[in-house]
Amino acid sequence: MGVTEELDRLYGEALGAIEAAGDLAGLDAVRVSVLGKKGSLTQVLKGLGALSAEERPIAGKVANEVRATIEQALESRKSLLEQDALAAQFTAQAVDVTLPGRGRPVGSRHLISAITAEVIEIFLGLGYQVAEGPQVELDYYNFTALNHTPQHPARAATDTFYVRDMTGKGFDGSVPSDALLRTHTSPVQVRAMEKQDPPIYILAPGRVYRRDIADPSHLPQFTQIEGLVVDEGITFADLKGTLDHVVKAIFGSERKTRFRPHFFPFTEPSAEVDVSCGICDGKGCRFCKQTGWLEILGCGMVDPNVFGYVDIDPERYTGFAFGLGIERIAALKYNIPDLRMLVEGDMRFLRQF
Ligand code: 2NL
Repeated sequence: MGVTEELDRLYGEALGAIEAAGDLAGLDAVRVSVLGKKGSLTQVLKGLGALSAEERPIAGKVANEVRATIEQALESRKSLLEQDALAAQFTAQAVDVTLPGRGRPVGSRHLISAITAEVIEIFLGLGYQVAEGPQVELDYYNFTALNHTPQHPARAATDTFYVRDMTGKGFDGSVPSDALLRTHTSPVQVRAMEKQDPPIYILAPGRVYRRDIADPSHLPQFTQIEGLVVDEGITFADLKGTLDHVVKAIFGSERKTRFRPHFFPFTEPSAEVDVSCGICDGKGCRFCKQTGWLEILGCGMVDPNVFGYVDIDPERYTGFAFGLGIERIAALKYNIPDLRMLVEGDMRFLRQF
């Protein structure tokens, strides 16, 4: 077979192989087998040198044309296969926009946060400001400045969580440290009175800690809201009017309040406040232990000794204060039988609110 026939055969074979290549890898294999170092066309080109001077230019011209055409065929097949590959990739990666979305359960505010916010809202409406302070407190702000005697039982290490020695004298457990987890939010208000002159109308919400064993009516950590008013001419009537309004705002305007004498170290006189039972409307039932009343908060007129610690003149100013436990309010409002349910995190329970 002459060189020209050989080129002709090779040309036909190459074009057929290019057309037959189904993907880019296959096409490249064809390119290598024809145009590569040991490719069929390369072999023929190498053989051209052995031809006679008359044959060589003719065969050379044909060979160049064959190579150019094959290269062109490779190129156009390549761009076609590239388009196919891209199209296949797009199809494979396509997002089905008609698929329904994955469910994302929406969270909600915890009941304790919701009631805290609700109570804050009521007091903002009365012109109070919210104050906050540290949960790790000094004995001075938690007890001393609140008129607790050195021997007061709440100071016992069995009732209060002491944190670590801050006396610099070393802490071997024999002497209580003066750092503790606050047992009420009153220290926030002591700090406010230290910093700010009356008139003072503040609300102190936050976490408090007491060494109680958790049971249906106790938690070792709970949420308290305290309030404090210090101004000229503040009387027990202001205290009663304010708290009656707040209790009705929380529980409903049909409810009644009752103030019973009580004792707190930091107020004098002091009282506990009951709300009429919402189950029996005050007639007496199991929920209110036949009394018709449910205890909801403690309050009183700020003891002049407390004013002494924060350098407020008790001859010029009087004030009232109160404290309530949010978990207890939640339990009474929603008939929750056990405070522990509020902190166990069972969604079947929490979702209801
Ligand atoms: C309760 C009773 C109460 C106060 C808190 C208070 C704060 C200052 C001065 C005087 Cl700075 N009093 N707070 C007063 C009476 C009662 O809480 O049963 N809490 C759960």
